[in-house]
Amino acid sequence: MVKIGLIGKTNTGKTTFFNAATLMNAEVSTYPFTTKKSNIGTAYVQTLCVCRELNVKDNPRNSICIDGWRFIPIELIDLPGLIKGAYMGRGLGDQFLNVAMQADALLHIVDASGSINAEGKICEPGLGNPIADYYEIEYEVVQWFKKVLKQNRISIERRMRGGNTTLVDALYPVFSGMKVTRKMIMESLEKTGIEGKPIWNWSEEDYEKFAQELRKISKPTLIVANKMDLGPAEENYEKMVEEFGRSIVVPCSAEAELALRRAEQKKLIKYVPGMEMFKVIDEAKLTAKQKWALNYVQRRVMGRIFRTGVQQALNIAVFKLLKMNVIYPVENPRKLSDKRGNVLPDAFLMPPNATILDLALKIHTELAKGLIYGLDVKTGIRLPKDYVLRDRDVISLITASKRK
Ligand SMILES: Nc1nc2c(ncn2[C@@H]2O[C@H](COP(=O)(O)OP(=O)(O)O)[C@@H](O)[C@H]2O)c(=O)[nH]1
Ligand SMILES: [Mg+2]
Repeated sequence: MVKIGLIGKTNTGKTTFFNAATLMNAEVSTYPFTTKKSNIGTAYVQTLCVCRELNVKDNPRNSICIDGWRFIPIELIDLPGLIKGAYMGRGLGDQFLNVAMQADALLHIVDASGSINAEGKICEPGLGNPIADYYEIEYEVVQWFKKVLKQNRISIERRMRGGNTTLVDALYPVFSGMKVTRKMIMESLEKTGIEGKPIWNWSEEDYEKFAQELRKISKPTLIVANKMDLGPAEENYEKMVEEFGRSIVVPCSAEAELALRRAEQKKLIKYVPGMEMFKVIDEAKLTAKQKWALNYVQRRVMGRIFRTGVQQALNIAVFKLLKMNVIYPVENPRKLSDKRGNVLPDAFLMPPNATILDLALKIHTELAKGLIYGLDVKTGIRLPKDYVLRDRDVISLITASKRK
């Protein structure tokens, strides 16, 4: 499953984001929420389902379809706040960073309202400095990469001195547990211009540059400008956009999303996560406090940034940063169903360049063994095993046993 990690300073809203994102339909998460350890839960990314295009009523099994939107599960990891010196183990920081490294992409949650101070304590909105907060945490993450590299220097050197091992192959085992591929290492070496340099000749600057590049390439990261509902947030958000670029900063109010999902669960409102509106079902059933809260969300969030940003951030991380495609495998191409007749039962997130064979492997190794070709259900065209899957493909895998 695709894994997304939440990093950021204490009190920026990571756990609120996590709680909102993992709260969907009846599936209330039962993980203990403590600040001392990381929480892992199921969140969803949202994409336009192919059910409308194909004009069928679907019965999703691995995912959920609401109003023509397909919600596909991913794993979300909530990490306790990182503090200065985290990479050296301060505040259990090294353990948390270790967990963060299991993620395919990261969401860096920042308090855009500036209501936490340099120590991560709640303060009057506007006094904090979200950009400085961002750089502080970024520094810890990069230093973590550097530390891992340095700690393994001797073994890297040994592998290289052996003779036939390239720098990439010598480095690979060090990072393989951190979802780092050979290609990522190669790219980082090339970008920094140290691809031909044996590790024993690396300068301090080489270590730093390589750590920075590998961090960037291996953990694509979106910046979530949280607490946009509070006063000074808008100004800070513009500053963040100027500093980091509009495409990687997502305005957000995690608290608003949590309020909306809770209200939806209590059937007080109709709300599909990610949408730009919600509808009160029966005004008379709302308490004064609920009325006030929904009003606040409408005014300070939907009216300003159009949506709460929680669903948006997850979608951008998975579809834009990781460039995942959504593939719908079906057993029966005519009925678009599995064996039991469930229509469009599964929606899989597949990485770019994944092929028909990769899809078969994801379902079952036996299926991959007997695979002959894939059928593009929308067009009826036969696709070879090495066909590169595209977003929204509906595929029926044709195997030796099935053809008999
Ligand atoms: N106004 C506002 N407060 C928020 C938002 N998100 C989180 N908070 C508050 O910020 C504080 C810290 O949130 P929490 O999720 O525990 O932060 P964490 O330490 O990063 O996990 C809590 O009081 C939250 O209610 C938001 O979008 N808007
Ligand atoms: Mg927390």
